[in-house]
Amino acid sequence: LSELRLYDYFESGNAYKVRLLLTLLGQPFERVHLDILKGETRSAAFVAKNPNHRVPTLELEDGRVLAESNAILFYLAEGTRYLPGDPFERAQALQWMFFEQYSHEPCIAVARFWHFSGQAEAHADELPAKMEGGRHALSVMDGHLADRDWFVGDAQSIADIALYAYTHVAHEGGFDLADYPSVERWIERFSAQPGHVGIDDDTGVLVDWPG
Ligand SMILES: N[C@@H](CCC(=O)N[C@@H](CS)C(=O)NCC(=O)O)C(=O)O
Repeated sequence: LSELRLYDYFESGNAYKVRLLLTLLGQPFERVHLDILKGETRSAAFVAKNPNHRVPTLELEDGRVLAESNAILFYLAEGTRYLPGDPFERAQALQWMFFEQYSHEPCIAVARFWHFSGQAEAHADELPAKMEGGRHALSVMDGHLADRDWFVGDAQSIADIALYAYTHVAHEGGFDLADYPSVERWIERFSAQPGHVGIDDDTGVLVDWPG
């Protein structure tokens, strides 16, 4: 490849994390859009790249492939201002990224997905537990941000990017962010950063992919 290639899906917050960091870094990239609702992540050609058939998946210029949004953020942020240099702060960034994947995304992103894919009724029994888990995650974030601008240290990092992706669209999953004023202020601060792009903004160069 002549450039980094991101296998992407517009509505995916996990994929948006990577689009956003690449854009903040000014790193050119190709974007292959796979429609997960049409099963395009399950094609043989894509499964050969990522057997876990998920976006985001990043393909490097030399053909190596990296999956898992937060691992991709960590890789791309190495040596940049988005990954703290201090060992304890690096570990704190990982702490918040694991929190995002275990306590936040499985509730907030899943509730949102059920709504926009028309599955909320089919999952009516499971939705209350997702809402409770999501509200707990938001309250943990709100407490942490009460006297801080950013999740780690005093600058925006990949921990903020990982958490921003699904938090700023949590209302699409039925969450009311007005209950979390420090989170709301952090969202405003985050989106006001120079070079910021939104989840719907077209970034990278869209390419056709025969797979
Ligand atoms: N833990 C993964 C989750 C990725 C994920 O769940 N991707 C979804 C979209 S948000 C997907 O590609 N689904 C398509 C499929 O399961 O075939 C990450 O952080 O990257």
